[in-house]
Amino acid sequence: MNNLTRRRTAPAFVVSPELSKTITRLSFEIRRQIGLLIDRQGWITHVMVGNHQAIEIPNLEKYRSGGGRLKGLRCVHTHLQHEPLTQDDLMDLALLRLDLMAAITMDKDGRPDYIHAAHLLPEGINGENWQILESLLPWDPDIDCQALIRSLESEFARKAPSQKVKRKWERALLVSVTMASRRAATDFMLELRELAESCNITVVDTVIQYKKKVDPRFLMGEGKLSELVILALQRGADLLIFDQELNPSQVRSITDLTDMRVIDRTQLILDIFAQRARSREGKIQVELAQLKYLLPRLVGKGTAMSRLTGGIGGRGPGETKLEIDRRRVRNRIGQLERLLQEIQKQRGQRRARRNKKGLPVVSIIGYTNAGKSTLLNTLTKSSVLVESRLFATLDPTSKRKKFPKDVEVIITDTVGFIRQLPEELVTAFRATLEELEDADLLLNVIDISNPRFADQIQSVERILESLNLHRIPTLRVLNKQDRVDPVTVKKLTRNLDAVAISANDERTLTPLLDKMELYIRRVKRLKTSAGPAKPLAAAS
Ligand SMILES: Nc1nc2c(ncn2[C@@H]2O[C@H](COP(=O)(O)OP(=O)(O)OP(=O)(O)O)[C@@H](O)[C@H]2O)c(=O)[nH]1
Ligand SMILES: [Mg+2]
Repeated sequence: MNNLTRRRTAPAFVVSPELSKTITRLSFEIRRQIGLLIDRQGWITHVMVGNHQAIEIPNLEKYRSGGGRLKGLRCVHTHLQHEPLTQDDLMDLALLRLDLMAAITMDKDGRPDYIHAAHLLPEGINGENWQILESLLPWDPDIDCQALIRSLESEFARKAPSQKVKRKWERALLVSVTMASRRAATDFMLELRELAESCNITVVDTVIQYKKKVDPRFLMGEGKLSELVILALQRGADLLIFDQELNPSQVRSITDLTDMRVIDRTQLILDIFAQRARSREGKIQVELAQLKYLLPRLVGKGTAMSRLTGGIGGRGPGETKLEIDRRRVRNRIGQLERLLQEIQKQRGQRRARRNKKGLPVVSIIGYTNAGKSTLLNTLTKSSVLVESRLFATLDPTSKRKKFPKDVEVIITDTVGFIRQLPEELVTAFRATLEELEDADLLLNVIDISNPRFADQIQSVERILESLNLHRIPTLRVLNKQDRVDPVTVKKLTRNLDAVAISANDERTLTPLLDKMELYIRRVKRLKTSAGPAKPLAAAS
């Protein structure tokens, strides 16, 4: 066997005639399949011995290819029966992104008779992602194997052209395996795309699979997963982002099978937060959330793990690399929790001072990207960061605003909400969110130009309830009315008992200001009268 690895196949051959003769003979004698992995120079890198009808290819992580590239290895193996390439062979071709997959069949005396080979296609033809070549004769292969691989490789590179344009952006395939309705699933996918783009990831394609029952191991069947890998290869992606939360063992199995980096929506959101955190408190909260997410996933040192912490999904606040040793992670979590407690104490003192001054507090809340910071800016003539991306704001900002007749309030802008806010984030940001308890009035900003606004209202209200904030009087503020036709705006205003505005246009704010003032006057009256403030009736 050792002798085999020292042999070289002329690069033009799939496998040299002598080699094919040797391995079929050996294979015939021991009644087991024998396989070779051959690199582009024609050197044998691996020799595998299988059983009667299958062969296992070893871990090829070392040979990982970049986005959109083939592995640089071809697999040649024997078939004892007289059958050409099997479905399993084609699946290995796809999952491992091999240069070529070939099976040598033999005659009744153990002499090679045909070589059956297939390669992947840069673009599917009639739904097939691979091409099976015509059978070759072992002693007279009429293809130039190296030239074929070279042209395939350049074809794959050509089909993924934007890779060069946005080199810094990672390229991802979005995947959802869902029991939701078509409409809901498409909406969720749109949001996942926005999240990915907010994280500077280029989305090359999206795949939704509707299933009645989700496979506990891979979420989907292995066949479907291999199709994903081919699609990723064709589009030059090396990252799979799942809309569903993946448990640690699912991440591991999918990573191992696809040889791609795999992350889920939670990790993506954590990553965005890590990129955006500016204040010391924000950074601590994000790191804490990330480490809590990471801890149960830190078992062994498999490939899934090293990928979990490399690049997207592994960004620490301020681009520091996340620590991946379990014991150190636990220590760090303890340390961060103590730091947060310290900060919270100071925060409590600040709140007490503010309460003493007795200024009413109006907090702007709402789904991410609804226009909360824009509203704060217009209301208080300030200039906090406004961006058309999800989670532009992480750190709360407070500004004072004077209404006519000397009514003064504090207005705060906070981190946006999102559907299925990851548990780790809610816990880590609890202190920031708890500050909302001090609010005398909540402005719930709703982007009515977003087709998903009804679901967003529901998500926000659910989160308010879980934070026990639903008792605070709330004004629904329908924002971006300039993007919606006036009749619809009017109808929504009535149905939702809301005020419509364009946060970026001061002239549209008058009805909102009037309502706010009304509330604030009531609060002031309550605050100045003796005894603790009674809750106001919630705005219905
Ligand atoms: N057309 C229109 N665009 C608006 C309006 N208000 C805000 N925007 C835009 O909506 C985008 C998001 O605004 P932000 O104020 O950053 O939203 P946010 O709610 O603070 O978002 P996060 O902090 O990311 O949760 C920006 O591109 C704004 O310019 C509006 O009334 N009309
Ligand atoms: Mg904001």
